[in-house]
Amino acid sequence: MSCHKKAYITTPIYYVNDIAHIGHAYTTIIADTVARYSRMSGLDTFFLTGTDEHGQKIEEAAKSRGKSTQAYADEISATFKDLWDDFDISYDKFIRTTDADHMKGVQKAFSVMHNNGDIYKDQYKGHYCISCETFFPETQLVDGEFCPECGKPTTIVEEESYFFKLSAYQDKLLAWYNDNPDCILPKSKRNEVIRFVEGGLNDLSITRTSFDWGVKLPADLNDPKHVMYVWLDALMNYVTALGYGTDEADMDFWPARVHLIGKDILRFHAIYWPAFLMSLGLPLPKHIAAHGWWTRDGEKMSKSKGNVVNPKEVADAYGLDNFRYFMLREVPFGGDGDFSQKALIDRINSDLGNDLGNLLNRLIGMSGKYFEGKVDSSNVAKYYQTELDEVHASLEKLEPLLFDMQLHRYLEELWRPLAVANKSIDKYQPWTLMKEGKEEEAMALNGLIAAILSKVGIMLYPVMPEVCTKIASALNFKIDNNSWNAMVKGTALLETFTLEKIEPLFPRVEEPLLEQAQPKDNPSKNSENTKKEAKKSESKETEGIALIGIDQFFQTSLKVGTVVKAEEVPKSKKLLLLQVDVGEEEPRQVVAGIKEWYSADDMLDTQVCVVANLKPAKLMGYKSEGMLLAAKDENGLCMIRPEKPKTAGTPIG
Ligand code: ME8
Repeated sequence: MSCHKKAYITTPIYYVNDIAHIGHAYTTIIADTVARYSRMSGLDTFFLTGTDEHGQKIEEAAKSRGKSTQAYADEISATFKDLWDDFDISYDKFIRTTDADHMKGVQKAFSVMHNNGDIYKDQYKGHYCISCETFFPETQLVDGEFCPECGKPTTIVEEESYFFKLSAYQDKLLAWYNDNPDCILPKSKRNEVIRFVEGGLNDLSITRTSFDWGVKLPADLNDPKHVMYVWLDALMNYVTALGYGTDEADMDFWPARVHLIGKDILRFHAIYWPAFLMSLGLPLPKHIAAHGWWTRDGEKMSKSKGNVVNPKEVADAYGLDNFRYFMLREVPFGGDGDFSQKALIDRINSDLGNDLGNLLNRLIGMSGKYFEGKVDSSNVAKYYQTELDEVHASLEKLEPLLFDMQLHRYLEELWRPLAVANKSIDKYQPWTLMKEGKEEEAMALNGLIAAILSKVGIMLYPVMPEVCTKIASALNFKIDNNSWNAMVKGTALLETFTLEKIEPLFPRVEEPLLEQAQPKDNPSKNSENTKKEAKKSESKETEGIALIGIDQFFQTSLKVGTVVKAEEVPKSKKLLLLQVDVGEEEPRQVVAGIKEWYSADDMLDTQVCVVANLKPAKLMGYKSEGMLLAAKDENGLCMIRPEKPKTAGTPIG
């Protein structure tokens, strides 16, 4: 047994009735992020995922495809495993509920619960939803027939069944929720569960006789017509994966640090599972963390609508790490999220390209131009202690956010050091420092930027492993427990090194890379809608507004710029000569015809909106490498500016 602290992290095991979609990828990617962080921080980590293969739903799915249930389960289970392998998900075990060891463990659990008096046999009559694999009391049905969760018709089940005495655990469960305020995350979900349990718990039917595809009861019960209820079978995977009931070698990983799940299966995890564990005499998990639901372009995803997001297609088109970042950054954990290519492109171009990628490019450019690539951190503290303190204060806040599953806030906080770096370049202007002969200060500024990139790289690694490995190799260090200890827990900076040029990490995405979902259902209605849309755009054009597609809009690169130098163009009444920082190695020179309304002083240190991909032009002998947005009416001209300060180079769109 290792003396390291343990962390056991799980995903739900996914049903093999369909292939993986973005929702499955989301849960798995969160779990992978937490597992990678755990390992990096020195915890002895075990990360479990797998597939849920028993039950009536799977039996029927196989039948409808004319396949044997086992062959069908093998096939779909392999598609999940292949996808996670393709996504480099760092699981330690991939469990299948058709594994012999798992089935043995489930039978052992059934015996333990039976022997301690928690299981009894009776007659069951009730309504069952095959799609949700759940029994519902008549009072909960919609119109006396339909499932309250998915809306599909339920079937009446009338058969002999074994029951688990769930009702006996009501008080113990309530005591557990009360004594462990963060057993269910986010905390708001805990209240929902408490209200449900306070409403009273019925005993749970845990065997079925009307079909075959499941784990049989322990042989000594001599009751071969029963198979176990799929949720009892499935939930047990969390301990059978560690060897419960067979070789118990890994059971010292129990209890789980966190079970990651979607909100749809919270009740099973927060009520049934702890009750089963109490009955088995096993400790309860530390956290059950339920995330929200993904939609696409504002609509529920479904096969019939043809709008299901395929995670592999998205990752192939936009990059796996970018997709991981987007999912974790875009939605507060527990809230619902909407997938749209526009939102993904915005995150890539802005947060990743501009704030992070460009920072590394600027560092490569500056160190190459002034110091032949050398970066020396010796004097960082001498000149930039305030900035370092700010960075370390942000880093300290991160770990609790991650273990609280507040991943969007984790990433938000992790972007603060990047803002410090970007602001420092604007503020101290290395090109000016060099002109003034302050080489030591300029080198220290490069050291500061490199330090920030290395520290952010370490903490971003669990979310974007591939990108951060590249950042670390450019900065000549390795991301592991040692560097985490030294540079994140501690305040160490990088050793002196020579920075090599690397390919840009986040090439700008100019237009959507995937085809838009084409709604499949109700074709007549759709073609009508399309006609209506066409009519609408025709009428707008006749009003004199030429409509352009989003692709055309994206062809214009608009950026926030900071005016770092402003002077008059000699002998010109109209022109100012500006140096505008748009997040590149060096400021751009822009000649702007605004002198009638703005003096050079008015413009200095202000922010502007720059058209950044215009062909350079010459005005009064000065090269102009951009155009500023302004609005002019009969009262004169005013600049268009961001409402709040934004990092130089932030794309507008
Ligand atoms: O429920 N948005 O398996 P399952 C976000 N076998 N997450 C989604 C999602 C969406 N639109 N759709 C699915 C089962 N998920 C059981 C679990 S565990 C002992 C047994 C994710 O294949 C989410 O995590 O229906 C949800 O909980 C899980 O997929 C359900 O997967």
